[in-house]
Formats: sequence, structure tokens, C-alpha cells
Amino acid sequence: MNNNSNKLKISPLKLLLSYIDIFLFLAILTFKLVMCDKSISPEYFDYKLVIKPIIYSIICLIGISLIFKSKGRTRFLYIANIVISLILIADTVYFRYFKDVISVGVLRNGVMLGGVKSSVADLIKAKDFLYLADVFILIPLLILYKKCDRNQTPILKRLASFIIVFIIGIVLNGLSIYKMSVEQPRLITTMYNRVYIAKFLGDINFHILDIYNVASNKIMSLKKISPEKENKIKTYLTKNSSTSTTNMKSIGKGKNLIMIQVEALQQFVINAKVNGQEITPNLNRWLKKSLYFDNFFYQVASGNTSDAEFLTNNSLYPASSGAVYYMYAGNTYSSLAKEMNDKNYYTSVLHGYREGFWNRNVMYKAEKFDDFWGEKSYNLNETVGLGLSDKSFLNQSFTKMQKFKQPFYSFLITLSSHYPYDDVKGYGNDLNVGSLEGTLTGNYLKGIHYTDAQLGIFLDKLEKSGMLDNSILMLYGDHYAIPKDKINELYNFEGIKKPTDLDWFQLQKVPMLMHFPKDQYKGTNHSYTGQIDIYPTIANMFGLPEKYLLGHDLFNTKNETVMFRNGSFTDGNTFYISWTNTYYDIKTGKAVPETKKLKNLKDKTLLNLQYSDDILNHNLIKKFETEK
Ligand code: GP9
Ligand code: MN
Repeated sequence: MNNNSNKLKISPLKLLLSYIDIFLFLAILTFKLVMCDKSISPEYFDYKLVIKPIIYSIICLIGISLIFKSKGRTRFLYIANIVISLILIADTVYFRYFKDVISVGVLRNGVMLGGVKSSVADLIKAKDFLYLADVFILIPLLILYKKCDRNQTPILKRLASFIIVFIIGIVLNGLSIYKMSVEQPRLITTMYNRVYIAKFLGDINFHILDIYNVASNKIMSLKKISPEKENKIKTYLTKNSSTSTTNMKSIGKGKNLIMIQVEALQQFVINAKVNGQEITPNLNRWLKKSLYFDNFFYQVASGNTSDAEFLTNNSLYPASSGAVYYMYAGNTYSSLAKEMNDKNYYTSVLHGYREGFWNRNVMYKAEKFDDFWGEKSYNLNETVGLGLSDKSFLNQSFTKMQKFKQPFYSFLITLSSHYPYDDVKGYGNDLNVGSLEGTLTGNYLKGIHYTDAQLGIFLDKLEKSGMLDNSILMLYGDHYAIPKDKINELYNFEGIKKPTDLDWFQLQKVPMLMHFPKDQYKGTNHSYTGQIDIYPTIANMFGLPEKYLLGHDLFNTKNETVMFRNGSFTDGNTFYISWTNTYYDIKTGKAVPETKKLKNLKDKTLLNLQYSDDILNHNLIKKFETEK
């Protein structure tokens, strides 16, 4: 056999030796990433679910290493191994406390373990450092390996191998990410459940996606905005909030503000019955002692619950895609909590679920809440639905609130009545839903009936304790309960025979009530309003500045328009549905032609949405505040 063929034929041993660093890197890192995955999936773990995306992500790194000469490649892989091991240790420790993984937002907003009751030292376990064991064990091998004379691959060949291997890794990895984005729409764009992404795509992929999202938002925000446009927005905001406010002005000054956001409380259940039984008897009772807004709309987009929180606490629109709570958690806000703080209120959020869900622990810091009483602050003694039961959450929250320095702003978020409402056992079975038994709507009615019962107990306790004598309480639903794919169940329940888009939109209301000391103000207000109007209404009642709010004070604005993130709007007489570009007369239900007035409202809706996006993309509130 001639020499050439010998040269071409590299013995497998030689091949293994020349690339032993790569094989070791692949094997060790796969093992470490699978172990980290296991530690963040305590409830159920199957390595087969995550091994492929983990390997694909490592192949991308190996691809990059092939650019270097052999010694440089070994160095790159060794350093990459150390960096990734440190990230795995950090995520493991962070998960132990927050049941979440670290993100750029967490680092940026400093939501590390600062508020952790137990010190970080208590959270770190000796076994965590096993992630670094190989870094030391490999040192002798490395020294030996360095001495081996390894053939130097020419640059072109190194480039070719980099391109081939890197592309293979990217394509395979990209397919895994795409598969998840199909299975879990909005998850990759909103990152609302970081742990889920890390669990099913691996820790490297999660951090790559996180960095990519943050970087793309940053690039978007780098796009300059002209000073003229900035001034236009500032003038618009000033005009928007300078309505002459006389009604209800400063009636809440010095009083507590209790705001309750109820999971999936859709308005069709209010004052409704199933099989002759009231679905929400307690809320129906409390509505009669309060001001009730029965044409109040949710205005969330893909950030769902977190969008509702954002709307009511900032009076700005949510992001058109992605979650504002994730994308703009590094911004400056003139939030309700911030302005209440400036009036010496103690401000806190109470929600019995994982602090990192919807990036809340990061966003609440940006909104300047004094405290976030999350899952870690509650005794998880009973679960109903997604987590801590509303019964236990509200019970424990009542105890907490009794100790709060007054005056306080407490923002409570319930959880048990969460889609798909399948914990019917936990909901109890005192609501007979008849033929709806076993359907999504039937299960929802049971779920909201359960939550209504817990809210009734909680509100009665607040009243009996005297807390409501010095508090204004607001309660509203965060978003729809019955999704579009089950909307026919709701049409049947409502007796709607030939539903139109108008019927659908009219069902996208959530109840909103305001209770005042001694039931001072009562009645039903039919104005068409939305979640974005809550903050300016509170600002007028509590004497807060209304600096950068796009909503309107409900007590001092007539015929305002409710605008939605998809460009639809209603002024209470006409409903504009953006996806069919159709106007409906609300009274007749019939499609009507566009008029100049309607065209102006459509343009105004798009302008508001654009200005809201500009405020977020360019962090304009920070600029406006520094220019003051
Ligand atoms: C979880 C709860 C649910 O904290 O707020 O959020 P959602 O899935 O309704 O957006
Ligand atoms: Mn929700």
C-alpha cells in the first residue's frame, strides 16, 4: 500500500487522540447539563426529553472550537467548560430558592438572592461544586496532552470544519427550539416560564435564548428617536392627563388601597346562574355594596396575566409581541407603586406562586414595590389548581396585611381559577353544572365558584376587621377564561345562536368593582372602560401625579375609547374589529360604514399604541424624569 493511502488512513486511535479534548468536552458537558436539568425538574425527570437539545447546543460550541489550532481548541473547550459549570452552579443554587433559573434581567435588576431569608451560604451545597470536579481532575491529563505533538490542521480546513459542525449544531438546535415554539406558543417570545425552557431545551439553550431576546430588545431601543417625536409624546401625555378632575378628587388620600386581580374572572359569570344556582354569589353580593363597572375590558396581549398587572400599574399598553414584564424589566417606570411610595405608602405585591414566573421578581423591583410576597413567603399547606389555594393564600395574606404599616397599597393576585380548571376535586362540588359537567366551561364555573367563595370570606374578614373603613378596594379580572377554541361552549351557555366578532368581543369583559368605606358609593357604571384606566382613576382619588399615563380617570372623562393591543377599539356605541377591518353598531349588532369620527378614533388608537411602544422601546420615562 503506498504512503499516500497510509497518510489518508488515520488509525481510529490516532483520531481519538487528536480529538480527545472534544470527545471529553461533549461527554462531560452532556452529563453536567443532564444533571442540572434533573436538579431543576424535581417533580418529574426523563433525560430522553432533553438529551438531544443539550447535545445539539454542545455541538454548536464544538463547532466554534474547531476554528482554533489544536492547543487553542483545548484551551477554548476548557474555559467554556469552566464558565458553563459556574452557570450551572448558579442556576442550581438560584433554583433552590426561587424555583427559577437566572436570566439577564435577574442579573440586571439585581434580583439575586438579596431578599433571601436564608443566606446564600445555606443554599449552596457541597455537591454543587462537583460541577467543577473535572476541571481539576483534568489538569494532569491536560499537561500530558499539551506535550503530545498534534498535527496542525491548516486554517482552511479548520474553517471548513467550523462551518460544517456549527451549522449542523445550529440547524438541529433550531429545530428543537422551533418544535417547542409550536408546542408552547408565546413561550419563547415571552419567556414567561424560564424553567420550562431550561428543562426541555437545556440550560445552555435557555441562556442563549435569554441573551438573544435581551440583545434584540436592546438593539431595538438603540434606534434613535428624534427629539421632536420625544416632545410630541411628552406633550400628548401631559394633555392626556390634564383633564379637569373634580369628581372623587383626593377622596382616598391617606387611605389604604387594596387591589385584587382575580385569575380568569370573566364577566359572563357575574349575576349568572347555572342550574338555578348563582355562580359567584359573593361577588354578586359585594357588587351591590360597591361601584360596579359592567363594560370593563381586559386589554392584555401575549403577556396575559402579567400584561394585566402592567396595564393597571402603569397605564401603558403591553408589548405587541412578547411580554413587557420580560422585555422591558430594565426600564424606568412611574408606576402606581412608585408614586404611592413617594406618598409614604408601604407598597407590596402578594401572589402565592413562583417569584420568577412572568419575571415578576425582576419587574416588581423596576416598579419599585417595597416587597413581593411570593410563594416563598407562604406556607404551601394546600394546593388548588396551579399552586397555593386561594383559600390559604387569602387567609395568609389577611394575616400579613394586618401587620402592614399603614397607609399601604397591597396588590393581590389570585391563582386557583387557572386554565384548564381541572382541579375540580380541589374546587369542591357544591356547584352542579348539569350538562356542562366535564366540559371546560363546566370546570371553569366550578373553579370560579370556588374562588368566589374564598373572596367572599376574605372580603367579609377585611370588613369585620375594620380594615375597609380606611381602605378603598378594587377588584377586577385579569383576562378571559374561555379561550377561542372553546368559545362555542360559551356561546351556547349565553344562548348566542349566530355569533359574530362583535359577540365575541362583547364577551371579553371582566368585572371591575370599587368598594369605598361604609359602602359610600354604590351602583353600576355602564361606561366602556378598560384596565389601562385604573391607574389614572386611582391617581385622582389618591392625589398622585399623573405623568405618563395613557388611560383616563373613569370619574372625570366622558365617552372615552377602549383601545386594544391589536388595534381594535370601542367607544361604547361602535366596536371596531381590526382583524376584519369592520365596524359594528353595538345596539343593532350590524356592520356599519366607517365615518370620519370612527376613522379618527382608529388613528388615535394606533397613535396611542405607537406612543406606548416608543415609551417602552426608548425607555422614555427615564429620559423625561432626568430632563425634569
Ligand atoms: C401564575 C399566574 C398565571 O403566576 O399568574 O398566569 P397566566 O398563565 O394566567 O398568565
Ligand atoms: Mn391569568
